[in-house]
Amino acid sequence: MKRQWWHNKTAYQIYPKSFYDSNGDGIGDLPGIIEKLDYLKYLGVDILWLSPIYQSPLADQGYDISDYYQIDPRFGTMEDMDRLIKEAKSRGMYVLMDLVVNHCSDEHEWFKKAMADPEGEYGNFFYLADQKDGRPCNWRSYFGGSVWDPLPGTDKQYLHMFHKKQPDLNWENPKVRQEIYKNIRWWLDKGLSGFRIDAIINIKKALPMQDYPADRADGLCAPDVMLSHAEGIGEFLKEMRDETFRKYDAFTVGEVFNEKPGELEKFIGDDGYFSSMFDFNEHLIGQDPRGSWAAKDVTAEEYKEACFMAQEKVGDVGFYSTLIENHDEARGVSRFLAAQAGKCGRAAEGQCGQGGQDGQSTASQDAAGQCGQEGQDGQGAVKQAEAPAVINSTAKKMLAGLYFMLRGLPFIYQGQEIGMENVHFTSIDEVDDISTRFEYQTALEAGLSPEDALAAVGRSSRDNARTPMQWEDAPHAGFTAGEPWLKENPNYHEINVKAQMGRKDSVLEFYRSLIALRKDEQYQETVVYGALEPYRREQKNLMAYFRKGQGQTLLVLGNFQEEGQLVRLPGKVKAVLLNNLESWEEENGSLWLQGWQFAVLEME
Ligand code: TEU
Ligand code: CA
Repeated sequence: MKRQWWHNKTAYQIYPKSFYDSNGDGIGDLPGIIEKLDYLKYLGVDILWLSPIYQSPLADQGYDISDYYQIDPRFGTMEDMDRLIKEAKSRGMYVLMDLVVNHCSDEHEWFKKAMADPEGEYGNFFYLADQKDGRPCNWRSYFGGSVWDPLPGTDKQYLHMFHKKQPDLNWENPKVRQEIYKNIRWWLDKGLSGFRIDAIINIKKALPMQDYPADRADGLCAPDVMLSHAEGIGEFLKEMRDETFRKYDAFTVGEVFNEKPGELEKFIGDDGYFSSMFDFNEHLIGQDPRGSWAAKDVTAEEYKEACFMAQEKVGDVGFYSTLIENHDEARGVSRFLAAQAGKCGRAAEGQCGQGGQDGQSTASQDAAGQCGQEGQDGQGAVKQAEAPAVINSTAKKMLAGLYFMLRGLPFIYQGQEIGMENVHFTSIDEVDDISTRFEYQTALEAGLSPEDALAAVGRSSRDNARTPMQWEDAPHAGFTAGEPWLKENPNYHEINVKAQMGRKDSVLEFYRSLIALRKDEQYQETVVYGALEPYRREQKNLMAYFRKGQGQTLLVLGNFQEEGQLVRLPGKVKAVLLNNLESWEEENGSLWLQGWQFAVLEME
């Protein structure tokens, strides 16, 4: 694998709408991000990915772009954007934008022109068909219903893989592709360092379009079925790379869920379409064809196996981008730790977890008075306890360390670094996200009661990650001086940046030490490039692995349960580089790990 400038970096995802509001209108903005750059520098991150800030009706929070050359006024101005790039650069940081080019907004001028004249040039920018012939295929859109909707004011219909306000661009049309490349170069010329590439697998449809077997009562089939039949995406991706990114040595990370077996090298090998792609393998655990409302809890063993299998798959072919959460997913700590935290059976007494290490987690446990998950219901879905499980900070640090020390480029999603958790929705009206609203309907149609449906979608809702960033114990978590566009998580009194900064045992400071270790000259080579080898893989609820560099071996250990357990050491410990607890119980070549204990050791 060729070495690249970005390999030893740490990346951070900003969801601008919820990051920091500088002018009190309740919506986070670019000047707000600039104000917080020193905080991000303090944390130690290098690459900043901004979710979309282009002009947009925000039907899907900016993933529906109506002008690729403008900043939405709610987020700021082009001058603000230029200033952000400059200010980031002066701090040694790199800015990535979100490249959303599978679809645009139905308010984009291309789509308006297509509506005005479907037979004209812009009709061919989209997938159109005559209404009189019925739907060309039975594909279901990701956000519910058929991918086909009438093209207003015409006798045509158009295709949208996502929401009906997100018409798919016709990549088969070379003019569309050239328009997209022109825009990418325009941004790179501004000094952008690259892009996160949205939903990119969808640009290639299986043509000619046809029906696939229906998988739900609606008679439609999941979009991934169609994708598995689509051939030839590589030609588009290679062309895009050569006409844009490659000329600038730009960094790109693809949002790729469904590459085909054996395709990893084509995507992220030395001559790949992208620099990197996200390792979503952990996020695919427990999925259910009936919908995300029915997804199962993730166990420690499943999490560990998904990580190891992904690492084996990628090997030295390329560099995954690793994550535990993003703006489309539940909070990682709630998702990956809840099942383990709840399985003690003491959840009802509110004593789940270790807690003791840090006043904060104990306080919030007492405040919520409960934690853990309930059992399966008749439908096979796991019901949520009244409120989401409260996770203690020792466990949060363990999860942080376990994914951070994998081989790859770690991404932190805003708020993850302070251990932000899922929110508790008491009514579907509190949910803004279009995808969650569809899942809620699907759950009701599957026969769940409104309460169960709310609890089920609450566990996976994208809004869990979209609540305002928790800066301090001040009104609205210090996010805005006005009314936030989405309600903040009430746990901001305990979980916030200000309370954790400089406090030795905080989740925030633990993330800082993980980042610092990645930058430490003495260990960087091994942390970044060292081969990964699982250790005692069969030992239950222990996730352990070596990172082996030249003449240096690190051992990463995480006790993925609240009970303690003994682990046999493979040799003599030279140094303890990280430990999320004060305790250290080593005896006769074995180590007693407390519940949720995590450590990075240098071995002799
Ligand atoms: O996500 C693509 C995608 O596959 C997700 O929509 C996923 O299926 C869904 O979030 C599960 O709930 C990207 C963006 O990250 C997402 O925010 C956008 O809504 C979507 O594309 C459309 O642009
Ligand atoms: Ca604002």
